[in-house]
Amino acid sequence: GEKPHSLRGRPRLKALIVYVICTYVICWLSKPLKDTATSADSHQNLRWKLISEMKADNIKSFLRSFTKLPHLAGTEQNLLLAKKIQNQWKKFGLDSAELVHYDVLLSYPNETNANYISVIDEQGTEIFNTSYVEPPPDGYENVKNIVPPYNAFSPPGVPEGELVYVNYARTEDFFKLEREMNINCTGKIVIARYGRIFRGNKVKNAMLAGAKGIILYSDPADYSAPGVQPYPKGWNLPGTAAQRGNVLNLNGAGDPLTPGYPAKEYTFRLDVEDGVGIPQIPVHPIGYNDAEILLRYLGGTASPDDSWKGGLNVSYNIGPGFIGHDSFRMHVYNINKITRIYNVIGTIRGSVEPDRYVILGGHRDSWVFGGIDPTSGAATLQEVAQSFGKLLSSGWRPRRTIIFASWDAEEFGLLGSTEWAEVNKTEEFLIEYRLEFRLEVLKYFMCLVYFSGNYTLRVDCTPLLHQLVYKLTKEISSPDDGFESKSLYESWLEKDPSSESKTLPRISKLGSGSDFEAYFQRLGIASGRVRYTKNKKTDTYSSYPIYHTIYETFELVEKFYDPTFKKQLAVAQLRGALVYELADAKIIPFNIQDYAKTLENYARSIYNSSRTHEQACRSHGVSFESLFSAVKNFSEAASDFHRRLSQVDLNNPIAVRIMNDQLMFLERAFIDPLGLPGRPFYRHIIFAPSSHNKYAGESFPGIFDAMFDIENKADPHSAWKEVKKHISIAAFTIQAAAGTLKEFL
Ligand SMILES: *[C@@H]1O[C@H](CO)[C@@H](O)[C@H](O)[C@H]1NC(C)=O
Ligand SMILES: *[C@@H]1O[C@H](CO)[C@@H](O)[C@H](O)[C@H]1NC(C)=O
Ligand SMILES: *[C@@H]1O[C@H](CO)[C@@H](O)[C@H](O)[C@H]1NC(C)=O
Ligand SMILES: *[C@@H]1O[C@H](CO)[C@@H](O)[C@H](O)[C@H]1NC(C)=O
Ligand SMILES: *[C@@H]1O[C@H](CO)[C@@H](O)[C@H](O)[C@H]1NC(C)=O
Ligand SMILES: *[C@@H]1O[C@H](CO)[C@@H](O)[C@H](O)[C@H]1NC(C)=O
Ligand SMILES: *[C@@H]1O[C@H](CO)[C@@H](O)[C@H](O)[C@H]1NC(C)=O
Ligand SMILES: CC(=O)N[C@H]1CO[C@H](CO)[C@@H](O)[C@@H]1O
Ligand SMILES: [Zn+2]
Repeated sequence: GEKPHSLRGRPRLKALIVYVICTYVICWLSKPLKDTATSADSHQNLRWKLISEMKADNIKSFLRSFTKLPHLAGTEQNLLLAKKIQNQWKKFGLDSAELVHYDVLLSYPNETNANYISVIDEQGTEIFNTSYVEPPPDGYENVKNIVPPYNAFSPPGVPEGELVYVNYARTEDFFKLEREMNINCTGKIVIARYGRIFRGNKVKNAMLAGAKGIILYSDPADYSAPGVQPYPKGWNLPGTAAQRGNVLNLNGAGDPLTPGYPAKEYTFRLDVEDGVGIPQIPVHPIGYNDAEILLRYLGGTASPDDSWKGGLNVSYNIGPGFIGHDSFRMHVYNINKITRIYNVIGTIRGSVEPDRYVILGGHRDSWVFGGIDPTSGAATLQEVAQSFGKLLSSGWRPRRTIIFASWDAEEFGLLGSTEWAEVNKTEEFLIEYRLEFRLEVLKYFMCLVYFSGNYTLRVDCTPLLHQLVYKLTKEISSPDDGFESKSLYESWLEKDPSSESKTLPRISKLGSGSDFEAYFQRLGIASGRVRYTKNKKTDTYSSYPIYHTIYETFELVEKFYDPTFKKQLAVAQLRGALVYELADAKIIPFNIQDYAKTLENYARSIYNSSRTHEQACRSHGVSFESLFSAVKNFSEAASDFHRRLSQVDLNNPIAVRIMNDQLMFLERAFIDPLGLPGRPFYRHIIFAPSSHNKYAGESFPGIFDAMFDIENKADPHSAWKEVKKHISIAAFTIQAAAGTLKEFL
């Protein structure tokens, strides 16, 4: 009786009830009722077994084998890697492993017409051209199909004109230029350094400022650590390297031509000109050797202060204007192409609640070799899947269904994961639709390692998971030097204590920049991510220096980041243990009281930031009282819920299911179907990617954005009305979430 029959076609509500009861009765009768202590012991023993099955050497050989060739989305080579992963998953013993495809808009350089930037003299002669390619690293000279540095989805164009240096092209940088320095970027080409914020936000800001093109470059001040050599001698960025990356402002839409719907063969597509988030001005990335030459030409205004100066031997003048009579020309010839992409989806069917899902996913596509991004993640995903396979072969089966996902086209705007979420959506449809897809996703955990360093663990997740993460990190050995025989929790706490409480390690809020986005920000599925990172206090460089360049190889990871592969092992163990607990614990291990505490902190902090306008708040009748009242009600409901949870009869499957559904649906309760202003696919009222930097998370984003820069709004009265509206939306949503925790009568 272990294998529940699957529901096919379009079941009615009655069928569901029968089905659920059958499942339970069968399990109940076929399994002798064990006393709870024994079954808890064996649950824990199996978790330890899962953790100890994982081996650093296996992760190393997956990484070696997956990084020999480039795996750009939409290429034959990336399809072959998908098939290889699919076959390995079948070999590991997963119940199924399938390729799921979509036809999405991608963007590539023109192979016979290279992108570059030139300096032109009075006669129009191009007297200097930036380089077309990066010199390949040793051992990779004969590899074909290496895409040169470019910014995906930049439109083609050959703009020409004066140059203006705009620092990081952040909102505050343009404020400085326009409001304090009176520099008008309209009709100019701007040059910005990479770092601090998502590159798509830079391009959007440049467009809003009226620029007709934007050049992005990596400054040594942001992409070199002091005392470290450039690759291959060290892990710093060489001057010949340039960061690739997409420059879309999708705000969660997925494929730019099919927002909201999966990009299937028959799906209606927008024209490319109307595509979501595609910039209207050419964009191109260069390395710092080339940037130094361009920046030398800049005259005009001097930079406002040292925070605008990078590490090159130039004065960092702002322009516009230049020394001599030269001008600048960008050559961008990118081509947009609807292209087939492939996710690999593997499943382990749940034995008791097969219609409850836990997803562990990460992307597979890379700009070039993808040594760190994404393959260190893909290699750990492989080892986690292999270890679950070993547990399965010993006769174990999780209570709930586990889904492994190897996403495609993350680098082009999180496309594979978002399209899959669009097909398998859980919200806003008739119950029949939901049953048809049967995807009640409990939890999405993503799996991109992203070593931004080798210093400490970093976790970003929903507050529901804090306690579980603390508990599991205490069971895993620390991979850090000097922490032999200590736990991962101990090294993490010592190296990165939280700012609120020195007795707990730091856990950050979720922003975006990776594949959990559609699941958390759009659908309200509890999510998290786990990785190893640098020391934030001392390492001030952006992400990691070699990010998205040809030099991100297997050797980079092996020589400089994780020679023993122990850090990747610890990360794999934590991911595996989290999935195991979420999929197998009888009661879903979420803690709602931590959500309540988090809401209290956020409410206090948004109220606090409004106090700079205390006078205006009062005169416009802005009050945060309803928000505080809702948070208080939520805290009480959370305590009450946990009190009931501690008394639930664990042998009553219906009682357990009711409590679990309340736990599972709590994150969904923070979703507003109407979405945030101008961002219909970001619908979580508590968290969103910042409007000024997609990588960062913002709390109470609706209120925050309404208050941002309020003194500069043309009509302060209507601006304050907008603030009031968003306070009420937040209060209502939290109150409604509290309502979902009540006991049903
Ligand atoms: C690529 O560039 C070549 C040479 O300029 C041109 O003939 C060709 O049409 C371009 N390809 C596309 C698809 O635009
Ligand atoms: C830059 O490239 C253009 C087009 O290929 C070429 O005409 C020009 O001579 C090049 N300039 C230099 C300095 O190499
Ligand atoms: C910037 O220049 C453009 C065109 O030269 C002009 O239309 C615009 O009003 C200027 N903006 C400001 C703020 O001066
Ligand atoms: C910086 O550039 C100037 C001229 O542009 C040159 O004279 C000087 O030697 C350079 N300094 C270094 C440290 O390279
Ligand atoms: C790895 O850790 C060592 C020891 O702390 C440090 O010296 C080195 O810079 C780190 N490597 C990277 C890539 O951060
Ligand atoms: C409140 O805001 C002020 C500055 O606006 C800041 O210094 C203070 O730390 C904040 N307090 C809290 C509790 O966030
Ligand atoms: C919080 O609960 C109290 C008591 O039930 C109620 O009067 C109040 O309206 C609630 N707050 C909100 C924002 O709904
Ligand atoms: C078209 C599509 O992506 N559908 C997927 C929805 O989820 C189920 C359950 O894993 C998959 O089997 C489908 O392929
Ligand atoms: Zn990436």
